[in-house]
Amino acid sequence: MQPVVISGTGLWKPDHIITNEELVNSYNAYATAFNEANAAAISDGEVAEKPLSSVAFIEKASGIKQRYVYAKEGILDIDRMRPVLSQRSDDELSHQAEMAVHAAEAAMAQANKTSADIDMVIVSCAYTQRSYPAIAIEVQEALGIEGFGFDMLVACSAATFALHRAYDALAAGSAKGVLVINPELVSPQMNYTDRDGHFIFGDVSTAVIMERADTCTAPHSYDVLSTQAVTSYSSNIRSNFGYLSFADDSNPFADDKLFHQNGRKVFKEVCPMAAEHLHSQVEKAGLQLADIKRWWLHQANINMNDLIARRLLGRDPHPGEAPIVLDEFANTASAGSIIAFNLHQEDLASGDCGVICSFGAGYSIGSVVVRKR
Ligand code: CO8
Repeated sequence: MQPVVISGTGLWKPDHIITNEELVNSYNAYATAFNEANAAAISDGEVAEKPLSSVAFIEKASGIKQRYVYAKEGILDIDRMRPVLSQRSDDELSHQAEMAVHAAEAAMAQANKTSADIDMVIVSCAYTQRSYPAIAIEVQEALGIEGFGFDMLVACSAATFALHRAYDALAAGSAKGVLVINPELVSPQMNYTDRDGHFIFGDVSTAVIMERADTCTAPHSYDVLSTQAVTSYSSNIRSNFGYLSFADDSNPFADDKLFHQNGRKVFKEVCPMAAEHLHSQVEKAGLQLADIKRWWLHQANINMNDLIARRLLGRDPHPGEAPIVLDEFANTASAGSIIAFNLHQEDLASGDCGVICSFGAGYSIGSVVVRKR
């Protein structure tokens, strides 16, 4: 088995920000207009009244203060409540490939790599904007990479599951340099008319370069000590969006086709699963929990991360030990733990160990244990 390293990461943020205040003002204006328009049906019990949202609730329940969005136009318009995106021709770079290329270029620069050093491209995220050709192959073409690419969909665990695949290919010798990209364009799948979920997600793109240790020339790199992926079926986080709507005559834009969840249940069920997974994963890597200097956890909810960290450590995490990026980015599906890794690792010393871990829809949990070289 070849020793494998992470030699670079890239982070691309869209230009547009939506603050909690802006989002709540828009949702509350929408809900008030809806309730006024449906006053008679609401008083007859035929239509449910739309409850109002609050900035204080969002910050306390999630830790989110703002989110980046790929396109802001339309989201806050109470007559639209979804982004406005241009439809690009088949000859133009697609929206998601464009996001992917930005993060990929940053990761390649950090890893000291050119296109000639990469032979496998994985685009892995919660949604791809089309079924085929794969976004990864479009990115491969845009970057001039020879080899092969494919897309993977594993919701919030898409990044760690792709790193798991990359590790296996490199360790087995079937790839020499792997580019894993997570262009999370999730705002078009949000139900901005749903008070319980309208604040959760933001758009972003992240990328990671994994390669064999003997080709690495990056100033900051990490030995990959172990990777692990686990799934357990649950419908508590779900989107029924898909191509069958054309044939089963269901409304492709109905509420059940957008992101929806039973957030309380997810919280209760996933926290113990994630803590148990992390514990066993660290031991499998031949380490003790106390050896882990940094936990780059999935970013869905600050209370969730604090609970998992407390379960693992038996105490509150020290500042910076389990970095939180939710306040700036919100939940960015699979990109969250990679953003945390990208922004919070340069201070680590050689020999320091850390864990990248995701958890979410599926349910799915993925982790990568690393040691700074
Ligand atoms: N404003 C004011 N009040 C609110 C709001 C709001 N916006 N939302 C809910 N409330 C109310 C509720 O109605 C409830 O009222 P009552 O007590 O009267 O019934 C009260 O506040 C408390 O509500 P909750 O119990 O739901 O509040 P929680 O403390 O549980 O917080 C959270 C809600 C933040 C959703 C929390 O449960 C949570 O984060 N859970 C974990 C969720 C999670 O990790 N999900 C993973 C999703 S990500 C993923 O897997 C990727 C999917 C693919 C990407 C999709 C992109 C579109």
